[in-house]
Amino acid sequence: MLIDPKFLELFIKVTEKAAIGASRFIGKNDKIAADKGAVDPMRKELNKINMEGTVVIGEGEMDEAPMLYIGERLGTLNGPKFDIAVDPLEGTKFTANNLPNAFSVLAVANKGDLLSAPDTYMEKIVIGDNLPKNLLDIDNGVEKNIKILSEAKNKKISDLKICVLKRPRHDKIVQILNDMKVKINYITDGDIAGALSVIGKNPKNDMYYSTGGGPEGVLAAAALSCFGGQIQGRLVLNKEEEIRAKKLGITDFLKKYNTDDMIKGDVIFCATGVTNGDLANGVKDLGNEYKVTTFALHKSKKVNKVVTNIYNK
Ligand code: VTB
Repeated sequence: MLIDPKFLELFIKVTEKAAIGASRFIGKNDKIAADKGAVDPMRKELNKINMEGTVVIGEGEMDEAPMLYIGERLGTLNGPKFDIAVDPLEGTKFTANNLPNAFSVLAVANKGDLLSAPDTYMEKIVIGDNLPKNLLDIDNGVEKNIKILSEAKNKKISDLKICVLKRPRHDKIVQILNDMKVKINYITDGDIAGALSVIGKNPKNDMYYSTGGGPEGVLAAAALSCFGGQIQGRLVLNKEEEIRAKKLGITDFLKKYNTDDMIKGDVIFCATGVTNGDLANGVKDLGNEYKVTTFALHKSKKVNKVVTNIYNK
């Protein structure tokens, strides 16, 4: 079943309102307030939509967050059944510190079509489109994956650009990439944007190779699936997290999820910039109005657009 295209505009409005809410806290050094600034209007807007929505990826797992928690029902409950993944503010630190690449993001699919990932880490390897399906595998290790990618892209290893989230847990990956003379583009946070830096006409990177958030992995997969990009992710779970994962229906803790395992069918993806970023420009305060820009995708309709709208204050 395909998602009715009329929903795209409604979901764009959701991330637009969330981004405006968060933008009031840009540069105010308050991550929590910025996040809440996005969550409240996002929820309010989602509840106006004629749908029976369920949050499968949200601000927290059941009962841990006051709003947009996993399992929360959204919408008028009169309409199609959707699973919804939200990150009302991806880049709370970026917003608090007035740095680029903060945005409000969501993905919507028919019920049962989105992986409900716990809020734990996920190892991720991400590549762009026009490459053989399931080309890479986390278990190959860094060196082999780089060699395979270099051959598939017909590019010298030293010409490959790999995006890495700057964390001590990636020291080993970085060391191997350095030894192979691969160019590394670091990000300090925000691994949805990092993962999506491999798609588009002139991608910034050939690959994203890091361990970031599980929910962010599924949101990135939603956009990648619209472009024919590929992600493979594996949750990183300690004993307590295994129990949480089980509650979300995950039984194989070592499963490697490919794009189609995370996103099963049609999907809508919207990301509205809070601060300026690679996916969309940030909210502009024009005095009496806000100007907002959204990167919007609808897989089955092959919609891939950047939309700008104006809202009165
Ligand atoms: C990850 C990444 C996010 O925060 O969750 C990261 O997926 C947190 O990583 O995009 P650490 O625990 O190592 O700080 C983000 O970068 C931003 O929210």
